[in-house]
Amino acid sequence: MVTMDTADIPRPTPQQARWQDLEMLAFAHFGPNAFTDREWGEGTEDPGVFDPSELDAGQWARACRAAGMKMLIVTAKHHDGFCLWPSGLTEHSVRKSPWRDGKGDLVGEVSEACREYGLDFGVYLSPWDRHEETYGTSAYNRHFIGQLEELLTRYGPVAEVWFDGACGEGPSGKKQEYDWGAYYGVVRRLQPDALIAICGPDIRWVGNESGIAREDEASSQEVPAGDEAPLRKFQTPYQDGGAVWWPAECDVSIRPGWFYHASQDGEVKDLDKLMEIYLSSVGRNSNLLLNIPPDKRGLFHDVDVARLEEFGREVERRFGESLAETSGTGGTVELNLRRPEAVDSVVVQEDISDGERISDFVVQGHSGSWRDLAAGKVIGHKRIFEVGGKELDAVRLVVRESRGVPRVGRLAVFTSEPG
Ligand code: FUL
Repeated sequence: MVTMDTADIPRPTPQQARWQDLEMLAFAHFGPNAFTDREWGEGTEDPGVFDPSELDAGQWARACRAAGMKMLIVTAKHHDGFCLWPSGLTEHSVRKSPWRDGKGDLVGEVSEACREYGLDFGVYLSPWDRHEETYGTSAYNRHFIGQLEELLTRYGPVAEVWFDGACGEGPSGKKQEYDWGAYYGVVRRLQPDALIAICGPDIRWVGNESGIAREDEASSQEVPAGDEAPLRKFQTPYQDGGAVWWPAECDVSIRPGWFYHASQDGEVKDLDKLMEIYLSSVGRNSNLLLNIPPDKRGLFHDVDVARLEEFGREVERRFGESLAETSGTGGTVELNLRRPEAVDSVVVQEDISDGERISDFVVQGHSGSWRDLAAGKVIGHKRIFEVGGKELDAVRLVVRESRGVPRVGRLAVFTSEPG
């Protein structure tokens, strides 16, 4: 049933649509915490502790590529306030560390490695700063904007700016009122193509740190209007209420912690867990942001590197090449296989340039007769349904409800069996 016209349904910006195509992104949490064995630094750490002996951002980028990641986001500054670039606005940075005799610029090295290995580059900048003395006053907003300006002008294109929501007390015991509108303005002015994530209008936090989206995780979201609305601080003025395009990102660490702890070398997520996460994030219309914490050498640990390679190979083996695929417009899109095949997964994608139109659907498989394989309310960029190796000679998507005419960009079937 087609229920309404599509003139006012939300649509992605070109930058958001491109981002959704990336699907898998990497996060690297690095800083003094890797050396002090902590998750949240106090802000009082001696910069002298930061001394990665073999730092090689190229090794990070290669491992990300092997896993099929398309972007790498580095924690330029975490809550401890320590800057991984030589900021002119604080002494608390790599400049005061023994690493590269205080002449290093880790953010610069990561951005260059990304360029070299064809990854997009992103920055995480924590508004919560437990070191900076101005924190808790309006001067801090100026300080933070200055830091943003440094990061957004020194390193070429920045694809994603990740604003963490954590807001605690600074050294004065005061909390900060963040001037989100001003922060967003700086990003838009200096990097108009960058997406502002989490505390931002372009990319939505999925709501947990386990890498798991809801089954029907829509990019099209209703946001409340007015100053009192709980989401107000995440909105730009042009998104003051109503339906907006706000796709979800699932952040999760490959280890229990966000930062490296030698004690967790035996707790790197195994391939089954990573595949479960992949299917519950990318397979549920969301992007996966997988954190790999560099160790004290400044390298991804060997176990993590091996796991990333395994993960990339498995995603490629299962989803690299479809048995058959089609696209189509209208209420039923059917895919005929030439002979019965053991189908493990069905992938469905909408052409999201025209918004999320499908709001109720069923996926059916044919083997003698049509049977339901899966059903749902949201497709969006991508849904992956595991159907357990059923012998099928046709698959179809039946749309039960949509806003306007459904546009199916891709209906594809996959097998894990060797061809
Ligand atoms: C949280 C932080 O408190 C964690 O340390 C980590 O950075 C995670 C991605 O976001 O809010």
